[in-house]
Amino acid sequence: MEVLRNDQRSQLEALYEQMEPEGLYPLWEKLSALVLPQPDSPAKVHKWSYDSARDYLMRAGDLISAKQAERRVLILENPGLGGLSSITPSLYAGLQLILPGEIAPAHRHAQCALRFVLEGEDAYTSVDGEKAVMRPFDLVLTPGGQWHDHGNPTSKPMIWLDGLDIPTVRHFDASFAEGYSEDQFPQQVPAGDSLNRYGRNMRPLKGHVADRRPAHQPLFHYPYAEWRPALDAMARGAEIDPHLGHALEFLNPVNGGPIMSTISAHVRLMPAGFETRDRRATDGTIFVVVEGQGEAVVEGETIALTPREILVVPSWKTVRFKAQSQLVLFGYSDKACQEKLNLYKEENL
Ligand code: GTQ
Repeated sequence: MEVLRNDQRSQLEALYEQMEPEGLYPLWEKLSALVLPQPDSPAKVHKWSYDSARDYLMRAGDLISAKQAERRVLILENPGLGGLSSITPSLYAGLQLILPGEIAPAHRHAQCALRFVLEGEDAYTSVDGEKAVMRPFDLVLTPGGQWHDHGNPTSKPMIWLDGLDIPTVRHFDASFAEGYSEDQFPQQVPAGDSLNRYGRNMRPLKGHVADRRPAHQPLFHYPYAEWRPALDAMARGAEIDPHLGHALEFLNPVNGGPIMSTISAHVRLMPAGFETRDRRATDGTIFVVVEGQGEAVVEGETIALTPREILVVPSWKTVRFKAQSQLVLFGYSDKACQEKLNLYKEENL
């Protein structure tokens, strides 16, 4: 807006005051703050220590059961997004604990969820009556609308990172949720059924369209035992990407697209001593350190990285990674959603 004359300013202020009670405001006072020349995220770069969060989560485990809580989760709230239960403006993250013998009861909701296992093995997530038996660093999905319960029949605690599109669904005012009549949705097929049928670059010759799983989303388990060797093989053979390291995206086998309608996920490997170049992208990303020691340098600020730590890098913040030892990262973001809306941009610097 151009500079105003003094008399103009006072008359305009009087006008604003009169129209405000009717919910009317002058765009010209706000235009530059509404239509930004580039992203200026209110979210902050932030890292959560696993050990500290784990201590609080275990203390919560002494005080409330998974059944009482429905989901016993500590929300990872971005310090720039106070009160919003969001890790970026569009995404949510939490750390969920299931103690031995517990069940987090069946429910379904419009929100899409992913789980990335951090501790424990052989607890399960059941999706529409099919169990995925979870092991460290497995990725498990519960796409929107599917009944899911979690259970831990083992003798050790199970902890994973939940990644959901809660703020996105809130933004669209499109949330639906309901509980199931029983704690567990009845088992329909043996554990691992979908992985066997869709997870090996194959699909049933007959019946994949009318499958019990939604035809557009048949696969919901991406085991560490499969993605980790794939990254290693890539690191042996492929030329390294200077901005990403060796990076593989998790795909929906039906269409080669992202894992869910609103959320994309990937893994990266950087060999010891490797340092990426600077890069920025509009998809604020939540990273989990899977393996190795390193550093993230975000807008000039250095952040040490060690296994199981969780780092959020908001939209359009310039980041590079340094691997002190071989560094493996998991990341998820709203890239899937932004691409549908033709908003996604990245820049290699
Ligand atoms: O496991 O279904 O962290 O519904 C937040 C909401 C986990 C879940 C969360 C949820 C869940």
